[in-house]
Amino acid sequence: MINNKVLSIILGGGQGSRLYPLTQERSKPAVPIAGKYRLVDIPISNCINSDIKRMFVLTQFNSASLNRHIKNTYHFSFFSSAFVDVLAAEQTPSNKGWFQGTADAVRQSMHHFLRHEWDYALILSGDQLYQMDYDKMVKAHIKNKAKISIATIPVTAKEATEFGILKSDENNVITSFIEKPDASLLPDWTSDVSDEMKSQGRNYLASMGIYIFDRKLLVDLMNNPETNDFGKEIIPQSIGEFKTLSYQYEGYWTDIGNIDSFFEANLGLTDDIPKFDLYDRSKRIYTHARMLPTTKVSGTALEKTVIAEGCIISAAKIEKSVIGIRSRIGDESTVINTYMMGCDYYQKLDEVLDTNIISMGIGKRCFIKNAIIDKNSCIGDDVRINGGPHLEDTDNDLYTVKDGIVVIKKNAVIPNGMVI
Ligand code: ADQ
Ligand code: ADP
Repeated sequence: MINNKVLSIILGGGQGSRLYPLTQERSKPAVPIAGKYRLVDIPISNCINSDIKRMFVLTQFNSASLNRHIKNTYHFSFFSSAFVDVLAAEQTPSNKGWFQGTADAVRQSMHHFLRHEWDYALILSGDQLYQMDYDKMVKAHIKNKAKISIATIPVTAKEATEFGILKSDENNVITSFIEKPDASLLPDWTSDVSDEMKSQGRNYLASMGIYIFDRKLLVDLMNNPETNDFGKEIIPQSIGEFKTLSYQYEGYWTDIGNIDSFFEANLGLTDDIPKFDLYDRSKRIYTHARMLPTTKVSGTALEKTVIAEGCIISAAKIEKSVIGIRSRIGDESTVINTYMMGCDYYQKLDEVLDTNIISMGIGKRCFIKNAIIDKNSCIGDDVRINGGPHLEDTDNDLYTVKDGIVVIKKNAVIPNGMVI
């Protein structure tokens, strides 16, 4: 079994400032997506589906919700060697600070990895939405006797400036690499891609930030304390030095590193045929099994909406929205283009019925559009939230506006009648 030789290292996130305020109280891997999952479930599930069952999640700070989620979700058999371990940046006598970058995160955790037997390290990003069989990539790496493999995907010129861009020869060996090139440099960086990719204007080959390293090489590279980042230093310095293979992937893959792309990725699940397929048994996405009751809906016109378990909904209309676990939405409310994450627990019925208390969820006669509503927030009656490009970026105790998207903060209480 090849995959017994693979150890997976999931880069769970730096400060997570691009996903603020969702990362205000939790580490990035713990951010809830698609109504019932967490970001970290994506790479973990891809590993499980690829039969890679030993995983470390590296995170900049330890959050209770991440540890609870991992502990409650990933139970492996007593007889299995499988595990998912969270490693948070820690102060040691030789290191006073946080991880200085992706390679520094791996370097500082190396002593944990070296306790295990493995020949190949599979290094993954924690903030991408995709379903990929890493097994094929591992096999290509071994067959081609590569020292490093990088998963790559064709992208457009507009996207190319945000990624590592590379060129490879006829054997898929990478010959040059540039991290996040300036637009003026792009004409020199086109690749020979398939006709289908060409027809979509995807002429540049981007690194997906998914790497395989041979064990010995990774150990050697990590001994150089000067390098802190894979994309900026390790990868560009390795091209031409060590055989580095491009493993091209053409399925759905999206980076969800900022509020805008996070919002789009979630709402994309409401498409008739979503690009990210949660309904394929062979590519199952795992998460905490919660044993919630069924969702109850009454008098609501639903259009292109996905609703997780345990919700109680009597809104007038919900359109193009993702409604997370245990959400309550009151009478005559309208919710459009919104990702509501749901709640961690149910309030007691007497609290819900008490008209002096603003309950968790959305109250009566609200209008909510272009918003992300973080967990456990309480939105009163007659609230109007109308996100869009007309709103300026702002941040206060209750909400943030970023690129026209209103993000209601976790546990926020939005008073009756408030207008945003
Ligand atoms: P970026 O995504 O910009 O580019 P980076 O910010 O280094 O690179 O993040 C890579 C992954 O590591 C992300 O999941 C991030 O959350 C995580 N991460 C960042 N800093 C970390 C830290 N200190 N500790 C733990 N995890 C951390 C990279 C490559 C590009 C490539 C894109 C593809 O550098 O070449 O094109 O990924 O998305
Ligand atoms: P899930 O996987 O269902 O999202 P989490 O692991 O995030 O659940 O747990 C939800 C958290 O909310 C749990 O720690 C649970 O103990 C907590 N919780 C449950 N009931 C309450 C309550 N009444 N007040 C505050 N927290 C609660």
